[in-house]
Amino acid sequence: MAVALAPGTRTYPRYTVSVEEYVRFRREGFLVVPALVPPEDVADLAAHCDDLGAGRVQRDQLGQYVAYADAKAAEPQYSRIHMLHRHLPIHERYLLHPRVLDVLEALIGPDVLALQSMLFIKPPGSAGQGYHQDSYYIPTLPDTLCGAWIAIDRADEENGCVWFTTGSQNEPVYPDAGNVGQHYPRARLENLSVVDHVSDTDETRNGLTPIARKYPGREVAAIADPGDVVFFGGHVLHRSHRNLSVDRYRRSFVGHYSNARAFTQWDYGDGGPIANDKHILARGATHLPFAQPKFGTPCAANAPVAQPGSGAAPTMMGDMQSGMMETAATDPERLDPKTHRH
Ligand SMILES: O=C(O)CCC(=O)C(=O)O
Repeated sequence: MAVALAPGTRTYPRYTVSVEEYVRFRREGFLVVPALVPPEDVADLAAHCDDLGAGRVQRDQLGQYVAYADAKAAEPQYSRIHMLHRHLPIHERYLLHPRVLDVLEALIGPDVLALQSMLFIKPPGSAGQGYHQDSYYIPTLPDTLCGAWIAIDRADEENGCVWFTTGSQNEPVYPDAGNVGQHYPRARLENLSVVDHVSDTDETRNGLTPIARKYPGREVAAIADPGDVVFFGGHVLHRSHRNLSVDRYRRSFVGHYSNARAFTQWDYGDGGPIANDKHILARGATHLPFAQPKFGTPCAANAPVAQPGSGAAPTMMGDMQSGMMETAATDPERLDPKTHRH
C-alpha cells in the first residue's frame, strides 16, 4: 500500500539532465523539463494558493512584497508575492526542491545559491509583464542567474504563459534609463544602448522591443503542464501577456538562482556591499558567505560536512554560518542596491 508522505519528508529520484537538454538550454535560452515536480507537490502548492485566496494565511505572515490583481476590490486578490521563503516553510521547501536543484546543478552549478522566490497567482483578466531580462534586476558577478518556473496550473497562450525570444540569451543586459533595476559595471560594450520602460507591457514603450525585433519569428510560448518546470537564463528576453481566459488561473512558483561562487549585492531592496550571506547555499560549496534555510529544509547549507579521510566527497567548506566570512567586496562604483528589485 502506498504511504502518503508529509511534505518535506518526501524523497525524490535524482533527475539527470541530458546533453540534448543542456544544449537546448544554451541554444534557446530556456528549457522546459516535463513532470519534474511530482503531482503531490503541485497539489500542495495549489492548496497553499487556495489558502491564500481564502484568507487562511494571515496577511502579517506574508512579508512586505505583496502585489494585488486589484487592490481596491472588496476582497483584494494576491497576484504576486516575493520572498515568501523567508516567511513560510512551504516556500522554502519549493525554492529548495531537490529535483529543481538537480537541474540547476547541471545548468549553472555545481554550486547553487537560491536568491529569490515568487508566487504568481494570475487570475483571469489580469495583466502580464513586458519584455525584460532577469539579470538586469538580479545582478550576480560573474553573471549566472537562472530562473526555475514551476507550473501549478497549465500555462498556455490563453491564460498568459511566459514567452521567450530565443537567441536573445546571447544579448548583453541592457541598462534601463529609469534605473528601475540597476546599472552594475559589467561588460563595457561599445554602442550598448540604454533602454527605458523595461517590463512595460506596451510594446511601443518598452525599450527592449527593438532588441526582440532582431529575432523575428523566434518568440516561443513556454507551454507548461502542472509540475513542468521552465528554466531560463538571466539574459533571455521574456514576457507574459494578459490572462485572456474567463475562468482559468495561471499560478506558478518561481525561484531565481545563481552559481554560489558568484558575488551579489542583491537582496530584494536591501542588500549592501555584499549580500551573499542573505541567500541560501542550495547545492555544492562556496568560498563566499551564505545563509542557512530558516525553516531547516535540507540543502547544502545544512548538510553534514564530510570529514577528511571519510571517503565522502566534501560538500561545503567547513561549517560557515551566515555572514561569517569577510570578503573585500565593496566597490564604490556600484550603485545603491536598495533599488535592485525584480
Ligand atoms: O510568470 C510571469 O508572468 C513572468 C515571470 C518572469 O518574468 C520571471 O519569473 O522572471
